[in-house]
This record gives sequence, C-alpha cells and structure tokens, in this order.
Amino acid sequence: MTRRWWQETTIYHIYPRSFYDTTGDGIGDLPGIIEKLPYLRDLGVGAIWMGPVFSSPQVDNGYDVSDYRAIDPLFGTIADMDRLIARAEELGIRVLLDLVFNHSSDRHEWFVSSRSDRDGEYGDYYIWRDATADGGVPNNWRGFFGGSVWEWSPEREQYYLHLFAPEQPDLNWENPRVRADLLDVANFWIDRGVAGFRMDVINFISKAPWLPSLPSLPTDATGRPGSANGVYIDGPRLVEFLAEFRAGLRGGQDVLLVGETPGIDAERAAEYTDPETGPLDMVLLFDHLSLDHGPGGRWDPRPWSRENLRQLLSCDQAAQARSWPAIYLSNHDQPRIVSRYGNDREYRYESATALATVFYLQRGTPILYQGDEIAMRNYPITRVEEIVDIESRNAYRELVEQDGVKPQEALDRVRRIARDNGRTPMQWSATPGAGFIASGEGTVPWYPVNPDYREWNTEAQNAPGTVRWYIRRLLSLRRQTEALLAGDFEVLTAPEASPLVGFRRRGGGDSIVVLANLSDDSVSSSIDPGENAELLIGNLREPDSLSDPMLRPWECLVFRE
Ligand code: ISL
Repeated sequence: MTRRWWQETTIYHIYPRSFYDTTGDGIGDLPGIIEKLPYLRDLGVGAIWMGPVFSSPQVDNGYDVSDYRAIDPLFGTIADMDRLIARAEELGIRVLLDLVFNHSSDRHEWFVSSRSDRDGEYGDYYIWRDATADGGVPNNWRGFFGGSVWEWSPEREQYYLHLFAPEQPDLNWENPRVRADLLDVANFWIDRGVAGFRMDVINFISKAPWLPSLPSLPTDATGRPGSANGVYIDGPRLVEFLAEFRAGLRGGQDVLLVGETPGIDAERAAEYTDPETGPLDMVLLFDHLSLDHGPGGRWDPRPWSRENLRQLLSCDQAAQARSWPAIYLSNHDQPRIVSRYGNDREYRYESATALATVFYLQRGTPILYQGDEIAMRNYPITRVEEIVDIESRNAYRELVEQDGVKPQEALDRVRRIARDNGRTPMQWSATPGAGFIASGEGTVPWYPVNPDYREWNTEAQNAPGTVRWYIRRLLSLRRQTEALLAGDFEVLTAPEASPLVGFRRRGGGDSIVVLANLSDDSVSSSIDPGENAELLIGNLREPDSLSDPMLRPWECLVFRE
C-alpha cells in the first residue's frame, strides 16, 4: 500500500496561547507561530496542529467557539492565518486545525437563536429537553467539568445538554442541517489551504436518542461513574455521521482526520481508522495516560507500572496493525510527561529522552506537544489562585465542598494533574520571561513562566547532550529508517518487576531494537545485541560500548541487529 503523507512525518502540537506572543498582550498569536516555523522545520516537523484559534469567549481557552470561520482577535486575523498557511507550505509544513464540533459556545449565533425560539430555524440545533414531572433534570449524566450536564434556560423553559461547561452546549448531530453546516465549516478551511483536522471529542457526537440515565458503576476509563459507552461515548450513529462527514470533505483522502476519542480502546480505534472502511485516519487514545490513575480516576493518582506499559504497547499496537496509530506523550489537557512518568529532578534529560524514544519509535505518527522537546516540566503550583483552568478549579471545589477533602490535600491532588501544568508559556530563551513575549516591557504572560526557564529553554537545549538536540536526531532517524517508519512491531518481554521496556521493529530487510531503562536504578539487560549490532541512537551510550549489558538510570538505546 502506498504511504500517506502523515505516515512519514512528525506532527507538532501547538497550544497557541502559550507559544509565542508578538503583540505584547501576554497571549501567544498567529504571527508568533509564523515566526517560529523555521524552528519547527529545524526540529524535523512536517505538520503542525494548532489548538482552536477561532472566535471564542475563552471560557475553555477556545474550546468554546462562537464563530467557526473567524479568528479570535486575541490570536490575529484571517489574513494572518492565510499567511501562516502559505509560509508553512514554503517550509514543507502542513497545517492542521482543531475542530470543536461536539459543542459550540453559548454565544454562537446558532445557540442564541435556538434558546430564544424553539420553533425557529435553529430551534433543533442543540439538545433540548423538558424538565421531568417534578421539575428535575432529564437524566443523571455528570459533566466532564463537574455537576449535571443539564442547564436550565429560563428563556426557552427547557434544559439543554452540555457534556462540558454550561457555556459549551452540545450540538444536535441528529439534525442533518447541523451536520451540513459543520461540514461547510471544514470545507471553508480546506479551501484556505489547511491539510486536515484534529476533531475534538469526536466520539461524543452521537447520543443514544432516549438519553438513558447511566447505572452507577465503578469509574470507567474516562474517570466518569458508570459506563457511557454506547450512550454518548461511541454512540449509535457515530460511524455513520463520520462517514458522511468524510464523504463531503473537499480534498478527498489527502485530508488528514485525527479524532480525539477519550474512553475507547484500541480495537474500537482500529474500526474507526480501518484503511478501507474507517472514516478517520488516526485517533488519539488515552489508556497510556491512565497508567497512573487510581480507582478514583484522574484526581486519584498512583505510581504506574512498567509491566502495564509493556502490555498496553503490545495490545494497542497489535489491535491497530492494519490501521495507523497516533503516538503521543502529552497534550494541553495533561501534566508534563517528564514530571509524570519521568524524573524531572535528577534525570530530567535522561528520562525525557528515554520516554520520547520508547514512544516516538513505535509504529504510528508521533505527535509532539510543544515544550516536550525541551523537557518542560510541571509548574510549581503552591496556591489555589495558581489553578486557573476551568476543569481543575471545578475539581478542587468539588473535592473540598462535596467530598469534604481538606483544602491542602485537595490542592495537592489537583496540582499534580492540573491542565495548567502543560499550558505554561513556551521557554524560548534565558532572557527574563523566557523570551515568550517578543516586546512589551512589563507585560505579564497570561500564565506565569516556569521559573526554571534560565536553564531549560530552546537556546540552551541546542547542544549535544541536550533534549532538543536528541529529539531532532531521533525524529530524523525515524524519517530515514524504513523499519521504524513502517516495520512490524513486537514488544520484548521482561520479568514483571523489570523497569526495562523494549520492542523490535522489522521491515525493509532490517531489524531494529529499541530498549530503555525507565527507572532511577541501573539495571542489567539480558538482550545481547550480538557482534554485528550497530548503535543508531542512545541518550547516554557510546557506540563502542554497545555490548555492555548495564543500562544506567533512564538510559535508552536503539540498535540495528
Ligand atoms: O482533560 C481531560 C483529561 O484527560 C479530558 O477529560 C478532556 O476534557 C477530554 O479529553 C476532552 O478534551 C477536549 O475537549 C474539551 C477541552 O476542554 C479540552 O481542552 C479538549 O482537548 C472540551 O472541548
């Protein structure tokens, strides 16, 4: 089968608000992205996915869109977007936008009209229900940001459904006019030159029409009580809706569709992305980011096990052997990976590079989150006021007010997981403010810069032995090695307690082993590379000592057998 453009490249995920501010208002912008494109080219990136930059009241940092065709003035203008797409193309970088189509903002004109006129043109654009006979909410669903998913509209005298904040009402995909309007939006951007889309919580768009209450079961994979699968996660008409969407897209099969799909497993993912019948090209799974969840879900962290990671790699890769996985370590909804699964103190370089090696050399397209190439770490949150994200603020409030958790303990639990950790301004240089704001003496960034920026910034991380240097080599190795691009994948087994994680990639007549010690202790490996083995990359190893079986803390190596 011929390879698609996205199978050979690395996608870089930009969180625009925190990338680079050229206007001096403390918020990153499109001209800032344009200015940094050469930096991304140098890193070896072939596509960027930008978080939403459309008009928005910013209740959820742009994931509440009030006009899908307009750029929010915070980020620039549509002319800036056109320039960005053109400049990126000159540098061989494709542009992917983030479509937030499960819900809009409550300020979107469709919702304003829907709320005021139930019989009007937009009356059926959202999910409205009457109150129950005793005035209660229509069902027991709980929202991702806490509380009931139902909000009463005094104007329309009905409840509307919102899986996220009340300011993010869910669109009614059962209505063919909604689907046609959303498709038009996607085609509008394709006509302007974008190469594809990341589709926000796209597996939530189809709801079982009777909206049944959920049984109270133990927490499921998404951290919600009761399983919502088949109800609003992976609902009855999901594949049909997506197939219709795909068929109506201009640009055909060359348009990349990456679905964000919380709460589904790799088997289901493989169906959505089946090369012949699947409507999507790749999906973003979450199981690897749940390895440290306790029985209470995200806000109940526990240490993670390497054995679970080995099993997960093997299941996920096997299930998606016919389709194509998206490979990522973190995003704007997660704490920083080096703080979470690595060691951001003694072994920051080693653990950041080892994790990148174990993930980005799997079969699939790496999606690198901004800042991971310089091992950015969690923000040292010490006060409640430093939690600004809507999800974390609500979680903190629920822990204290409803669950009776002491404020200090609640802060402790939330700050480790808080989405704010992954959203601090990008650290470009050692100058005050980390060079995040191009000009604007005295301006403070929308979220404080991590105080470690003097050492950890893109300029300092640009010499042998630094994370950025290593990642650039790693991505280049992947691009140039057939077995790593398209070869088979086989996990290497290890004793249950072993911190070694490894796999073999075979293809193009080549056999390559990736091996990493994901721990703070030295450990001996039983894998003998053999006499003719060749070291391709390693974060600590010298080429002439390949046969040494000892792996130092967080050491990784990749060799050709
Ligand atoms: O943050 C999470 C932890 O895994 C998830 O619960 C997250 O809310 C979910 O993955 C959906 O995320 C996406 O849609 C949200 C938005 O807040 C996120 O930023 C976005 O990535 C609603 O649009």
